[in-house]
Amino acid sequence: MTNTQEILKQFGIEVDADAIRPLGSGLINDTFRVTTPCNDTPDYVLQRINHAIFTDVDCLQRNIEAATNHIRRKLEAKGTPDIARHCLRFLQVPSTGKTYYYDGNSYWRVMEFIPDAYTYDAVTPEYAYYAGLGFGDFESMLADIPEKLEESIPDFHNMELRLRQLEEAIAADKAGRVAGVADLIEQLRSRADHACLAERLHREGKLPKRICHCDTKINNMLFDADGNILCVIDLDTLMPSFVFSDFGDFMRTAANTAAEDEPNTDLVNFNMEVFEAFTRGYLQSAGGFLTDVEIENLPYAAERFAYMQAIRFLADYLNGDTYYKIQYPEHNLVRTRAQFKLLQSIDQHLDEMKAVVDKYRKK
Ligand code: GN1
Ligand code: MG
Repeated sequence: MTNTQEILKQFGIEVDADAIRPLGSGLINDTFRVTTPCNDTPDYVLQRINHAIFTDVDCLQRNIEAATNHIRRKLEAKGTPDIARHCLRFLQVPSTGKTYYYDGNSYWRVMEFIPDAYTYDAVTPEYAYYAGLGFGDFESMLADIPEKLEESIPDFHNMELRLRQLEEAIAADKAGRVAGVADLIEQLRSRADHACLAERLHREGKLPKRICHCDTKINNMLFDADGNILCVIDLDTLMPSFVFSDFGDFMRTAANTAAEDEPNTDLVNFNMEVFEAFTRGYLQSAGGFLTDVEIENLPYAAERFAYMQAIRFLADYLNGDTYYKIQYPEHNLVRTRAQFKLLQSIDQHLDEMKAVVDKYRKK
């Protein structure tokens, strides 16, 4: 059992053991809230970084530091009040000057806790609009970052790689589960070519990579008690990608009428009100730097991410559940079927989605 108190000491924080409590519901890292006794010190968030997934923690933290410092400078220039609530701040380990600590086994980091902030797992159209504004603003603030960021998970949102990983999982059939999902595999395979449109456009020089968040779930945005956006959190996957990553992953999560792991797929549908509201906000704050190709393909972005998540969940199911935390044996299959149903529902709305994008794009 790791002594989290000892870890915190490396960051200059001394607290009692019962001040450290589990926080949140992420599928990847282990997160703790650290309550400090004194009113003038902030509380902290302690995280054990999942080193199996983020193999290059130094790169990961360099990206996060560069981005948060850049955003902080932008907010200062704009005269934003209370910047500590609008931008994450990571603590350094004094002996190394790094924003992470390696205990010989795990990597740890600490950030200031932002009090009186709220996250939402489900979204109303009103909040989808704010989220669109917020994520678009986040991308625009990072559009001119001078540092060159690296991919902390190489090829994280590369569809061609994800498809290869699925094919490898099918060929290896490690958990003996392929025969039971033959129907699903065929349906997913028939869509593979269309799913790789972004990679083709990029090779043809028609689609740029920009600094994206790459995990734009609604619960990765903090709001204050009055519903104002505070800041974007969970910056692990911040890296160069197509803007489709941010737009598409938001739709995949927030415009789903059911939970990501809803077993009854009849309840899983695509919510056009959320699509419209987010698109309105996103084009308002990001429309200035997006190209025509990026804007015209926003409906494709929604398809792309439901599809990518379906094949990622399925590959993990076939590999015997080594990546995503599961609560029961078929969990990853249930997740796959739910994503696939979402994709089918998205397809039924493509024409409406195009009309919405046309309505809000800056002419
Ligand atoms: C993972 O743990 P969380 O919710 O931040 C995953 C995302 C997936 C998501 C599916 C690094 O994110 O890409 O979309 O689960 N993050 C990584 O729920 O693989
Ligand atoms: Mg995440």
